[in-house]
Amino acid sequence: MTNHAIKYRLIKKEKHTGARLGEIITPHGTFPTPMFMPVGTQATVKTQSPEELKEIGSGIILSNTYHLWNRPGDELIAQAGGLHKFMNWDQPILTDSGGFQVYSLVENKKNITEEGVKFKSHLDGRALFMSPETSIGIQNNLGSDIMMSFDECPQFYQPYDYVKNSIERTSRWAERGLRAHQRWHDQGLFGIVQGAGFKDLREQSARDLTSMDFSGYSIGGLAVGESHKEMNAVLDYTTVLLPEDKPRYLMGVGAPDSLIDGVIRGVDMFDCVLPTRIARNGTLMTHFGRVNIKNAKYEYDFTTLDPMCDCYTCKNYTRAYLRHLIKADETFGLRLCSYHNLYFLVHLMMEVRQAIINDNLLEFREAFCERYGYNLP
Ligand code: PRF
Ligand code: ZN
Repeated sequence: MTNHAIKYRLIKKEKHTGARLGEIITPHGTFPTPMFMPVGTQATVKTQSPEELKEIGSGIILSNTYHLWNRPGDELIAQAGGLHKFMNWDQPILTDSGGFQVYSLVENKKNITEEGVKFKSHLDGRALFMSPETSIGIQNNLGSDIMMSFDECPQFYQPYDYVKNSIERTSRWAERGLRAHQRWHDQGLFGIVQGAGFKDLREQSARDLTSMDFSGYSIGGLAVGESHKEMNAVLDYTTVLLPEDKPRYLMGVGAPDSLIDGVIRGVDMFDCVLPTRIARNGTLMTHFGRVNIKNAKYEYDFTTLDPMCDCYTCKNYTRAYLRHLIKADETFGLRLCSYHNLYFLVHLMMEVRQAIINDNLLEFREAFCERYGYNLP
């Protein structure tokens, strides 16, 4: 058994669902779970300073192996003293492996081989190659607290045989990654369960990966075009196969109802570009549903954005002012909107943790979704 740098402590299970209250202990501190992680692809969460991120309170952020490898380069970041020092962030960092990013850059499936993936840089089109060993080597150079295995994320509606071959290769890649990892003393490594919407393949993938000693387990291949119901179904039969004493991370999911439904099925961690991406075009999540702040009806609206939110943006600025800034393409507007959306999801998880303590998560879900305007169930 490996002595993992990352530890999960289960504090309490909710009475009526699979939800877990816990904490994850890393070399850069401890954060509570369930948690939503802001995405900082380019070694920055777009428009937010580390001080603002600390105020928001996620306690962990995510960054991307592929982007940092491509620019400015992992060697440069290693020379800077690692990613934490480079970006002045002293709390936990999780890095995605590049698996997901490089597939969007692969021109032909033939370029995915047993050895790794051949693809073209999104910056200048130059030919690149990434393998499990390359991905782990880069993540070792970055020095993130939690690293991801190099995986293939097939689209949801691929033929059964394609997905079966793919998960079997992903398991072999996971094993190669485990062997390549050089920093077990201060970096954890998660395996990623794949298998699209095929129950037996999800089970096979979960069995393969849990037979290897990872620090935690991710669920990949979701939020890639399937319905909310299909995602819930996959989670129902996947999370029950994962060990109780390790964290579970649902990759790339950030819609409020999906977060709550993931927690109900035993997921501990989430990330998504959604809050920051939509904020930059003026779409804001509030307790009463989505608001497109550019809408004419907010021109003279001098009320607060979300009366149930106590973030810096909501405490100090009106809808009319936010609308003006976004319409005028002012940087400060991007900052205020990004801050609110991140705060909204991080605080939603805080409310969810309280509901786990109170054993009333299903009632919380119903009240939240009704206000937000989601159609139940
Ligand atoms: N694999 C990896 N990163 C990811 C995903 C995946 O399947 C997803 C799927 N939504 C998001 N990010 N490595
Ligand atoms: Zn707010």
